[in-house]
Amino acid sequence: MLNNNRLRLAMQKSGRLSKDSKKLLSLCGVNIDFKKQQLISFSENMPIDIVRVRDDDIPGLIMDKVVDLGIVGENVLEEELLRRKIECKESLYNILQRLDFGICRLSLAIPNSKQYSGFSSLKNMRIATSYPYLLQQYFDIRKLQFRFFILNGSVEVAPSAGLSDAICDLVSTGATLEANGLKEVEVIYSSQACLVAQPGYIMHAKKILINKLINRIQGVMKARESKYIMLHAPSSKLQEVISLLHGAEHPTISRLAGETDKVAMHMVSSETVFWETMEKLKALGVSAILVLPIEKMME
Ligand code: PRT
Ligand code: ZN
Repeated sequence: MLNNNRLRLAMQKSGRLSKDSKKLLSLCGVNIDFKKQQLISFSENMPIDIVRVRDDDIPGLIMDKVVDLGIVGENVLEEELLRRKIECKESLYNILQRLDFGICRLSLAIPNSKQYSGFSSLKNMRIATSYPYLLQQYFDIRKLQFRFFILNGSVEVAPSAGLSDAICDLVSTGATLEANGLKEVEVIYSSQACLVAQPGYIMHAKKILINKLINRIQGVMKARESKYIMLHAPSSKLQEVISLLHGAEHPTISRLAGETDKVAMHMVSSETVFWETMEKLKALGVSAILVLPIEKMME
C-alpha cells in the first residue's frame, strides 16, 4: 500500500536510462534494494518510494499526479505533452534538473544515396518514426507537407526495406544511421534525461525532501565535473600555475618540509584537467601532480 506522505519517484525499469538513474539515486544517498523485480521499491533510509515502469509511462504518471517526481528523457516528455494537448488532457510538468545523461537528439535521416538541398527536399516524403507528434510539430511550424507512419522499433531499417523515404529517430553516436546507409539531415529536438515534477501544490514536507534531493543531485553533478588537484609548485610561479587551472582560484598553500623554493598546493578545479594542462604545469617546474576524482560536493 502506497503511503501518501512518502515521495514517489518514477524511473525506467530497464533500458538506457535505468542504470544511470539508479546510480544517481545511490550517489544521492537514497538506499534502495533494486534486486527484487517489483513495481515499487521502498527506500529504507529516506521516505522515498521508487516506481519502476516503461519510460513512456513516466510523463503520464507525472501529468496525472500519480507520482511526485520522475526521471525521464525530455523527448518522451515533450512527445507526451504534444499528444495530450491534442486530446485536451492535463499536460503540465516542471523540469527541476537536467541530469547530463541519456543525451541524444531526434533527427531526420535519409539514405546516403539521396540528394539533400535543404528542408524543402523532404516535401511529400514518407517518414517512419516513433515520435509522430514532435515530427508533426516540426513540419507544421515550417509549413511543409509530408506523410508519416509509426514504427516503435527498427525504424532505421524502414528505408532499406522500401517502407519509407526517410526516418525520424533518436541518434546519439550516429553509428546506427551509418550502419544502415543513412545520413542525418535535420536535428528536430535535443534531449537528455531530467528530473521532472508534477506541477501545482506539493505538501510542505515533500517540498523539503525534493529540495534536499535537488541539492544532492547538483552536488553529485558538480563533483562529476570537478577534480581535486595536489601538486608541488615553485613559489615564484604560483600565479601562472593558478591561471592554468580553471575554477581553482583559491588554492590551499602549505610549506614543504626541507624545501624553500617550492610549496604544496591543494585545490578543487571545476574542470577536467587535460594532459596538455599537466604538461604545461610541468614546464613551469611543477612536480608531484595528482588529479583525483571527487565523489560528493556541497558548497
Ligand atoms: O522499455 P522502455 O519503453 O522503458 O524503453 P525504450 O526501449 O522505449 O527506450 P530506451 O531504453 O531505448 O531509451 C530510453 C531513453 O534513452 C530515450 O527515450 C532517450 O531519452 C534516451 N536515449 C539516449 C536513447 C538513445 N540515447 C539512443 N541512442 N534512446 C534510444 N536510442 C536508440 C535510437 O532509437 C537508435 O535505435 O539508439 C539508436 C541510435 O544510437 P546511436 O548511438 O547508434 O546513434
Ligand atoms: Zn519506451
